[in-house]
Amino acid sequence: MIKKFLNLGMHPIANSFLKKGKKNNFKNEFFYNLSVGFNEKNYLVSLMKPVNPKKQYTDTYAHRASESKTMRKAFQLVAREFQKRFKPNLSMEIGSNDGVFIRNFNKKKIIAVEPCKNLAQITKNKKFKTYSDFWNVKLSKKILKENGKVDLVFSANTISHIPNLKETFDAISIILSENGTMIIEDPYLPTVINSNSYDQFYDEHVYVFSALAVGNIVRQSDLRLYDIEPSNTHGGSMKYFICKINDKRKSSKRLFKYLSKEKKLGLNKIDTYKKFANRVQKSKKDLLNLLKTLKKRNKKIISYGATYKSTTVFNYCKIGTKYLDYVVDTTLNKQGKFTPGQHIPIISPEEGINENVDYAFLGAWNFKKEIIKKEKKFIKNGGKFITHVPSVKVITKY
Ligand code: DWN
Repeated sequence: MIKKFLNLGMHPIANSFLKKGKKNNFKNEFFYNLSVGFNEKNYLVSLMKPVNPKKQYTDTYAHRASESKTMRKAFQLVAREFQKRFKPNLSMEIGSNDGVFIRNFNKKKIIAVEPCKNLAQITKNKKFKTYSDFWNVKLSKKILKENGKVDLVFSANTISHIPNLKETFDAISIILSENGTMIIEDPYLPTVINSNSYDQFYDEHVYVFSALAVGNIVRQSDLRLYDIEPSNTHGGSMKYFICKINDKRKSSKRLFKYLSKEKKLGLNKIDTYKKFANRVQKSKKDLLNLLKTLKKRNKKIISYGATYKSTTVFNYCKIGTKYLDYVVDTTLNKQGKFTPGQHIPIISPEEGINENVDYAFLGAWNFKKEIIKKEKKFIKNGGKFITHVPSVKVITKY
């Protein structure tokens, strides 16, 4: 039984960056109700009604994981650590995006799975074995037949995007070697709750995982969660280490520590989520009040980072060009387009960051350090950043 605790209203597909002028594309935009619920049986937090993946993972998928130096470095370190620790004969990444993780492997020893054709083509062009399809039992059996069992499976910011978790992990069970390891990395639910980052909920994030929930889910596919490791990426994620249920590895003390912390946080109780929903409503009110005050003072405000997360903020708070002149983003295939739902123009930082800008909302707040380091001149000229996590404020200390 899934109990709804948060209704963020009607939202567009978070990556449907639009071109103006294309026939009625603004008018024909697809919207769905973004509501979030809690499953009292397996403790999963999920969207009440997931969107059809074929609407999301198209051949023009916008996100490029390599856009951020922070992510390139993070994936390089993780790739090196896993190869040293697990010494896999054959590895596989599910959701390889533009190859930011697999680029650190010997091409003969890694398989990429990426459903978005435009991204799969990037790794195919670099001669990586790439299966451009959605992860499921059928694809798992095909890869098994063509390559044999896999010792290491890695998947970052992908498994939490797949509605059918039972099939997802059944497919892992098929291809993972007897002593193999699967590591998934996704935004961590306690971080979302504690930092009020409700913008982690959007169409692609069908789930926001906790260790309690992951442990319950993988067990249904004869797999076992045996360790976890916190990660700073994307505003606070968690790595989950999973093996076959009969694997001799002991569950780590760290796992038991986090499971008890999650219970202390009340992640197994609906009341925790109802209190979170109240804080989300306050965050919306505070952000709108701040923007209205600054606009009354004729301040020029933009947003920094055309993130999927900020699609949620702008469409929940109804923040459009009445408040924000434009959004700056380094991703070439986002520039010249408009943000989903609120249709705010997106331009390059080179064009958009200048002395006329008074405030920049941190749409990419998860890269705050990297952005502040990059925008020293903007700050020196008196420019200020606004953030909404963990609470709405103008950042004054740099
Ligand atoms: O889970 C997901 C995460 C990993 O990536 C996907 N479902 C979709 C996507 O979500 P997002 O758009 O919220 O992710 P990011 O990585 O927070 O997006 C950062 C955006 O900011 C990119 O478009 C690049 C841009 N950026 C920039 O313009 N200047 C980023 C940095 C660091 C910068 O300096």
